Amino acid sequence: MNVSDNIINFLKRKNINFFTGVPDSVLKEFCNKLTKFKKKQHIVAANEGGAISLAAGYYLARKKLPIVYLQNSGLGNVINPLTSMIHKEIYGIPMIMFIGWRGSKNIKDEIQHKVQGKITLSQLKLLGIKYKIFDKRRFSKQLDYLISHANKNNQPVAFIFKKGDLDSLKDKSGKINTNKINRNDFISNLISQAKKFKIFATTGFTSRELFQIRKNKKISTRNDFYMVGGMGHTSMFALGFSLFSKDNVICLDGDGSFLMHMGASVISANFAKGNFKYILLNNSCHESVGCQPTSIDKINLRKFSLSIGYKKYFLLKNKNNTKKILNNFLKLNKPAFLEVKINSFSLPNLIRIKDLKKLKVNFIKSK
Ligand SMILES: Cc1ncc(C[n+]2csc(CCOP(=O)(O)OP(=O)(O)O)c2C)c(N)n1
Repeated sequence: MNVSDNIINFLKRKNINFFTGVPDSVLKEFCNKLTKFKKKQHIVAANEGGAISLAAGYYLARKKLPIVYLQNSGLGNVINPLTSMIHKEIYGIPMIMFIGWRGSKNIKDEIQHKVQGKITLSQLKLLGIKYKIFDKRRFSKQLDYLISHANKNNQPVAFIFKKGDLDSLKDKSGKINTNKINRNDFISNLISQAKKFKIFATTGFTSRELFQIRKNKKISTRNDFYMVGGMGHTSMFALGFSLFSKDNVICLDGDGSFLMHMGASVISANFAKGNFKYILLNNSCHESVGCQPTSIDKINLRKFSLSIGYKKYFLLKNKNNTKKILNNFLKLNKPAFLEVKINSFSLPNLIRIKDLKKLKVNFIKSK
């Protein structure tokens, strides 16, 4: 039995059996175990603040501790419900947060995790949240302490995990998506057909694949803006640029990112000019952190996109149509929405995107 199983079994024995959160690579194995749970026991939330609120509602109904899991980059999304609702000085609602600590000391990580990694523990202290840093040999004692502290004081507590603390799962989750289009094939087509477009690419593998494909083909990256962090904010970022630039703009988003701040799509469609195009790379999961399912399949994206102001919706699911559909989509002089049904397989050994300031300068300079 591995560490995640041991933790889950320990929690079960303590009568803790409701889980919600947004998946994270450090917690990948734990999150993937939860995807096998019944719908009422585990819900993948759209964003971390929503997970905190869902957990709070659960507590009111059941008076039992819920678990909320998140990457430390999601702390930004939880600060508001924590400080203005859950905090011991307001309602005082207990829960246990399992936090994946990207950018922790002495562990090599990507640049976007550096700042958040450095301030994570101080943020928790500032919020008055008691925490323990996971120790494999003592985890049951640590959890016992956290559980009793949360219950006794009616407040949230945190259990912090570093990279490598949980055994890493080689495979993804139970929900591998076998659509016929690979993201990297689509991106290759896109960059050859959209040479004059600025591309704002979302967090995770999408940015990294775009970057890698440009590098492999020896094509300049100056037309790309990689949203290495700020998950869920790609469409507003791209909108901000497109409104004040004459360039043609593509927002290249993922379904997890789209759902995280879905209101942003309403604003971007409402205010977009003809130079704004939105592409949703839809693999129905958070592939970059282990393929945990999203709820995207509940949305009729054709009706949704047209109702919020996109002038046309395109659907690409057969790779033989890529060129034709992309051509029709790109030549339209109006805001348009393209949904691409991709599978959940990405290029192996993706390179890390570095030198972000230099990339930004090149992006700004390029015309
Ligand atoms: C606020 C925040 N929460 C969680 C993460 C961890 N994270 C990075 S990529 C990713 C999945 C993104 O899913 P999607 O947009 O569908 O793209 P895919 O990974 O499927 O390509 C997650 C959850 C993050 N970077 N930021």
